[in-house]
Amino acid sequence: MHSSGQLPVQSNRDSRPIKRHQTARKIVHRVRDSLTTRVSKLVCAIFLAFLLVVGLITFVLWLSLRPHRPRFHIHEFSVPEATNARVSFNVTIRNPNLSIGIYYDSMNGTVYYKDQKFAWKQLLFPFYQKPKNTTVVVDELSGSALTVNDQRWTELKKEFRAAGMVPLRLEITSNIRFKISTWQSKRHQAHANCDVSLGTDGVLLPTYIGKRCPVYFT
Ligand SMILES: *[C@@H]1O[C@H](CO)[C@@H](O)[C@H](O)[C@H]1NC(C)=O
Ligand SMILES: *[C@@H]1O[C@H](CO)[C@@H](O)[C@H](O)[C@H]1NC(C)=O
Ligand SMILES: *[C@@H]1O[C@H](CO)[C@@H](O)[C@H](O)[C@H]1NC(C)=O
Ligand SMILES: CC(=O)N[C@H]1CO[C@H](CO)[C@@H](O)[C@@H]1O
Repeated sequence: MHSSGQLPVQSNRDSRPIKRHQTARKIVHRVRDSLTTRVSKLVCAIFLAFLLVVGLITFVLWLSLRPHRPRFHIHEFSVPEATNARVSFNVTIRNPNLSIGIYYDSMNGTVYYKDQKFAWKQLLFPFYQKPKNTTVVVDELSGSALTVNDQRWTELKKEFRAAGMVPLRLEITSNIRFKISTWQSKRHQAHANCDVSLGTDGVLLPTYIGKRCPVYFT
């Protein structure tokens, strides 16, 4: 038992220094390896975190800097029973942005009945709208703004009042530029479409008052 047990111990003893040496080297190697992987992992993590932070900042900047389109609301629209043919309306335009101004270089108002254009006019002069400002556009289309003759107008006026829910549409087209500090965007054409219906009195039905007009760009 003793001798048989001693032999392996002795042989163990002989190889121990080498083994120890090897193990120590291995350990050093492993430590070095794990150190380099750790360092590279750390560098990777730092880099990823940096990317994430940059991405977040960009996203937040984009969220807060991207221009919001102006908001159009219709408040009044009427075809009065008067001797002279006319259509009058009141639309408000709001610039919802905190620090973006809007230049309106030109603006046209067109009225459609069953998608047929019957009145058209250039609105306002070019103007600049400050951030968070609301511009009221009150105007009327009469005389040369109406593209129908007197006879047709008389018919139309009757039709507008007869059924109640007559499909009329006021389209306001504007060429706009956004202004952020000293930078100006290129020109965009914004189309706001206000659907309206008149009552028998020729005035905008209450359900349409204050309604938002969808806007699209071309
Ligand atoms: C146009 O409508 C707005 C919003 O309701 C109102 O404040 C303004 O007084 C109206 N303007 C005219 C001239 O009716
Ligand atoms: C919008 O701007 C005009 C002209 O700069 C100013 O007179 C008006 O008070 C402003 N309106 C609002 C609601 O800030
Ligand atoms: C308004 O109409 C005039 C004349 O047809 C045109 O020159 C101008 O480009 C139009 N503006 C918009 C914004 O549609
Ligand atoms: C730059 C700027 O003013 N952006 C604003 C545009 O409008 C929206 C809505 O009011 C704001 O959230 C933005 O900060």
